[in-house]
Amino acid sequence: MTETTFFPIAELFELVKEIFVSAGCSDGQAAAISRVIVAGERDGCKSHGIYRIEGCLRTIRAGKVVPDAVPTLGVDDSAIVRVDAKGGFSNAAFELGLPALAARTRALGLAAMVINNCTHFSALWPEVEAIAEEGLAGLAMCPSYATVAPAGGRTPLLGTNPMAFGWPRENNHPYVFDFATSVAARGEIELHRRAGKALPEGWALDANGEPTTSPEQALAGAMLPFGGHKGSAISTMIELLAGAMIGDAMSQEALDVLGTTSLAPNHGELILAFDPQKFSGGRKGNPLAHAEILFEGIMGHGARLPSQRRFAARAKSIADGIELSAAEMAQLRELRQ
Ligand code: NDP
Ligand code: PYC
Repeated sequence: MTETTFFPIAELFELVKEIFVSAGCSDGQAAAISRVIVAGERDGCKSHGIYRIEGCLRTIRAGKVVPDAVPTLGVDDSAIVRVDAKGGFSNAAFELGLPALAARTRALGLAAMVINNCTHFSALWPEVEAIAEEGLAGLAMCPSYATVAPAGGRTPLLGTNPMAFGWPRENNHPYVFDFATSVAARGEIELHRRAGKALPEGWALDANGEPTTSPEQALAGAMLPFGGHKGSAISTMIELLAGAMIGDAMSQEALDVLGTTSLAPNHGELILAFDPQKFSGGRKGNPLAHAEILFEGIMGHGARLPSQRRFAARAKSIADGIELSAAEMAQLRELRQ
């Protein structure tokens, strides 16, 4: 039987933060990064949990991120809240912009946060969940670096381009989904490689453009978009809205600047927020109560809601601590040195 450790959430946060501060991050950058990494580990989202620490540290050492960046906020009376991450990680930038995004959304019914010039490695669900906690619906998206072939192509051009949506629910966890527009996140391919496991068919092509189930060949070749031409078009939309439209890098450009897929890329992010109460205009009563009909319907059909597994994992981590394998504990000890 493999030995596991149950790590209290607050202690894991302090440990991860200490690792980032030792690597040269400011307190603010380190705290914001650690919050999302520990939240990922707490919620059983391994592809963006503690495994990401190594890549972030490599990016810091390579001088491809400003570890003590102080993001700046630009707010006027328009619907667009701008945050310049100043070359730091996206997480502190998002935290800075959130209160202004929520305020502009309440004032106008909808608003957007544009984050520019950020290094991005993280999952997006913590962001739409934070928006939902404000009683608002949120949609977040960003490009990445070119690792995904457009449908019909055989070499990378698009990023794994995640998109996340959150809807607030009264007296319940929000409805949240968050996924890559590739069949799976690149982090999943890396975790398969580390575990010596073959990929399911249909995830990737090798460097010759032929289907492969080898994680190594997939990492050297191209990942595939989910849903064929449909995922490819959604991924393209993300390149346009959260790349070209916000005056920031699209995935091929981000890769060209970075020159490698082993570091975290620099690009932008777009976050949209909506006030359901303002949109409904009082028609059909409270829109949040109205929405519950759909959630009950989905569950009534025997399906589960996205994030249901994640919230269950969170409840277990809160009760027992975060379960880490012996290998993960060893990795943390090594990173702390
Ligand atoms: P998955 O394919 O695992 O899909 C995740 C989403 O689908 C979750 O909301 C999950 O909920 C939900 N889900 C999974 N199975 C079911 C089911 N049977 N019924 C209902 N809902 C289900 O995720 P990906 O591998 O595509 O992405 C993982 C993460 O990678 C994301 O958080 C994403 O933000 C991140 N990412 C970040 C990138 C970046 O550039 N920063 C790039 C690409 C990805 P649950 O969690 O409860 O299982
Ligand atoms: O898992 O695809 C991914 C990813 C890319 C950048 C951050 N995460």
